[in-house]
Amino acid sequence: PFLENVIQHEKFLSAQYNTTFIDETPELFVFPKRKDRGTKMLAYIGHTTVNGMEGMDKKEKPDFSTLKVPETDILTEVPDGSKQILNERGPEGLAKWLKEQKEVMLTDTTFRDAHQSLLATRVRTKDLDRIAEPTSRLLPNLFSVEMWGGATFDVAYRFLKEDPWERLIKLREKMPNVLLQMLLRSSNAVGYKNYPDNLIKEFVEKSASAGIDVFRIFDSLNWIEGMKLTIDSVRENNKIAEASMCYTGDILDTGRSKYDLSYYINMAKELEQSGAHILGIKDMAGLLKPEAAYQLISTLKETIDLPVHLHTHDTSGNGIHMYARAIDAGVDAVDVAASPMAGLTSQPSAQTLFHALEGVERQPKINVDAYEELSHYWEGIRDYYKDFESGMKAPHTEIYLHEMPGGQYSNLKQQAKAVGLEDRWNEVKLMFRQVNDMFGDIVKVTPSSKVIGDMTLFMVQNNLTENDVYERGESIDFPDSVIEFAQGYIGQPYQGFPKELQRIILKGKEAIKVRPGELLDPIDFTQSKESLFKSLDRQVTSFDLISHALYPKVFMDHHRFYETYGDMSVLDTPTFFYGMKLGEEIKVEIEQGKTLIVKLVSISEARADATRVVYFELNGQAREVVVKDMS
Ligand code: 3PY
Ligand code: ZN
Repeated sequence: PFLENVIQHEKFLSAQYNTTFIDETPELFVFPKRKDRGTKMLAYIGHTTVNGMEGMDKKEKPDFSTLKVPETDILTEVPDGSKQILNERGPEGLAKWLKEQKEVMLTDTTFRDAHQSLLATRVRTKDLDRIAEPTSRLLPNLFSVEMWGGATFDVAYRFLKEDPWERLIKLREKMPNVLLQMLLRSSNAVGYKNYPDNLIKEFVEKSASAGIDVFRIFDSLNWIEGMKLTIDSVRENNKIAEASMCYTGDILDTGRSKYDLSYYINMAKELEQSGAHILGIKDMAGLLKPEAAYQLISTLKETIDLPVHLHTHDTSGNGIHMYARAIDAGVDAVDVAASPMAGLTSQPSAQTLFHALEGVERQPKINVDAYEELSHYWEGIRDYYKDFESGMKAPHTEIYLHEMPGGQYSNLKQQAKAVGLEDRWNEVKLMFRQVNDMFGDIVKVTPSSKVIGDMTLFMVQNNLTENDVYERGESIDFPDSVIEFAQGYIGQPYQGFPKELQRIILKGKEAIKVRPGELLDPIDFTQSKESLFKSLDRQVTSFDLISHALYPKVFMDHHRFYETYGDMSVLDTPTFFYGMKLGEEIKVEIEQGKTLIVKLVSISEARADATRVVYFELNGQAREVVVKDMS
């Protein structure tokens, strides 16, 4: 192992070593521990079978039908697509190519926003990985596949016990022909607060090198100052900067003039000047109405030179009608999802849009039958994750009132339930809008939407009215996120903070006017590499360094899970969530060509110390693990 460590070391590989290399490189002496992957895996399965998955109600593993993966001829070459255009022509050339397309182009969001918005972001890499290659072979005409970023990054570590970077690297390998796209919360990266500038730059560089081509960048308050550094970083890496404006309010509502047509047109011009290759319109709550889309897109096409890429959520049920009008007005690309993962808080369905545009010149150039085949797979996948459904069953037009982003609705509902407000959900929705108005009518998207959500729950829980806040605010301790927002730590809202409310919330604390990133100390990556090396007791990658800097606790918790149970991303999803049934036998491929056969034989009664013995067969050999029964 020593020699293996030496020849794999980055200094050795880049020939930056001299006679002190061995003395100064302690990690060369860290050898992999003898892995007993089988035992660790049985411990996880035993624990999950007895106690259920953390954060989920324990229940018997349901029966699921077999997943249908479309058959493709893997011996033929993958057809070329948009990725090859980027490789040949660069980001500017790619943007020009996009603008020249007669047909509207599609971004498939099934791998990211669709499950973020329908299934609490829970779809695992294993389930994405299996359909990645068929997708790239069957849908080579997509503009891009959105498969990373947003909430998928922290949810991967927190709940799925997997490494988001591995997801990116695996999917890149399986999809060599279409552009891979991510959602980047600009100075909040893939987190919920502003990070130091050098961390943002490092994040962009490493995401680009691991496979991201298109960065959809937004600021949660539409504050362009908060986007420039990110746009520049993407450009420096020769990738596509899709700088986006978040759509809020309603340009058709003449009684609400803060976010009118000219607001968006001015913002688009500024983004163009800031170096965007593509203009994104991020309609995160699905508020853009069909006629508004027509007016907005037509005016944009007259005013700016950039191609325009439109994103929406179909919460109201108006998504397809809205897209059809946007397409008439000349939008260059729109976001859709495979049918079983579309609609409601997710994106409109790809197939529905295709059929809606029958006979229309700009109908997308996709193989709709292939989409149907892929959809059989997604139907099965959606079933795997049924415990994470939000419960929304029908079009929800109340969205135009409360304006909650697609990804937040189910989340806030869960949070409300957790603090005992389940029966007061209607009140919560109304309060959400009221808080928005109190805060001066702000853009609501992660993380600004979380601030509104926190304040909303706080007010409903404490039975506070708007008047109470103004009259008794001096004696009220507001949630931390609300104080940080009022201090300017997630940026500056358009037309500023309402002064009186800001004063009440801050109680003498200072507010800042500059970019928070300017004030934050840069991350010392050299120092953190050393300390992380000590605590992980293994080689530290640049990906680890970034994840640790973004989420220190989440990252270390994940590491501890890994130490205890090993890599559980290899398990099939039903076993990962529910464990095993008595008598059941599963096969687990723990690495290529190495498969373990696991059978659950029996489970003992709980003993006096509340433990149970779980009896397995592992490759035919009797094995047992002791599990604490937490019930
Ligand atoms: C995210 O930031 O995760 C979003 O999807 C916002 O719409
Ligand atoms: Zn979205």
